[in-house]
Amino acid sequence: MTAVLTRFVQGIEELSLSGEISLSLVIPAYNEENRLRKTIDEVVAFVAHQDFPVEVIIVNNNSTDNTQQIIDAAAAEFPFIRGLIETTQGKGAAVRAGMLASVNEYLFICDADLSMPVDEVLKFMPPNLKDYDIAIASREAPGAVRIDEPPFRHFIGRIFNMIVRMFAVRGFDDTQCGFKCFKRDVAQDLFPLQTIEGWSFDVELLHVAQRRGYLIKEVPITWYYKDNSKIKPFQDAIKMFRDVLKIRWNAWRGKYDIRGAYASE
Ligand SMILES: Nc1nc2c(ncn2[C@@H]2O[C@H](COP(=O)(O)OP(=O)(O)O)[C@@H](O)[C@H]2O)c(=O)[nH]1
Ligand SMILES: [Mg+2]
Repeated sequence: MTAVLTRFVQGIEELSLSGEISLSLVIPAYNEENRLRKTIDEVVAFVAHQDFPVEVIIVNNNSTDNTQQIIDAAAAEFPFIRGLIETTQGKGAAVRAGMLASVNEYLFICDADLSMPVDEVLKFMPPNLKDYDIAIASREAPGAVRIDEPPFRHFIGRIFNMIVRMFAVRGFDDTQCGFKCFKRDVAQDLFPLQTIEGWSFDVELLHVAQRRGYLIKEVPITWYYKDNSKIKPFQDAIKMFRDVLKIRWNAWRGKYDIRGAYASE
């Protein structure tokens, strides 16, 4: 298997430069020692079955458990896996670091718990899906399946979606699913403008994407609720609401109209 995997890595540079299909999976990981190893095994099996180059970037920030050791062991074993350390805390900060460090054509954000089976990544790529700028996984679109989600958690999600629709992003039933694919040039345009480092970073990116007229497609997925969520329902809900208002404030101040430059706080 190592020979096959090495071939993928060797192909990465030539193919990504020529605009052929290639994939970067960006996995934010915070205190994921209980879930990450299984995810890595499933991702490795997925990569072995693809005939295009894949790189996997796992971004840790300040985990206090054995997450870093698991990442280091995986990176030592598989040449297509890279570990990254982001010192600013938060899922948004970790994802931004990973996306800006990616080298491939299709840049895919992927939660460490693989609540969407990794094979479904192919739904976001040619030949299954093309001609888009951003493709977002949806647990609400027709055809989506949600498995084992507690009703309360679903309810909170629906309330947040209402707020998002009212203030920041029009027309999508699910902006918060942890699986999204960005075409490379779109990611390079949007991520430098991201100011939100916590959970609502995706609302901000989609808001800016809509302002810029990017084509966003929804992809219905099968989604399994996984225990051990890092979200603190009350504390994070308040913070997420504040972040949505911050997006409006930033927009009003013209922060999202900057092109080709890093936005500062
Ligand atoms: N690097 C990093 N990743 C984070 C942080 N907070 C959450 N994550 C990751 O974000 C993803 C989603 O987290 P999870 O707890 O499954 O959230 P939920 O699915 O929305 O309940 C997982 O891959 C987490 O490890 C953080 O502060 N830093
Ligand atoms: Mg999860």
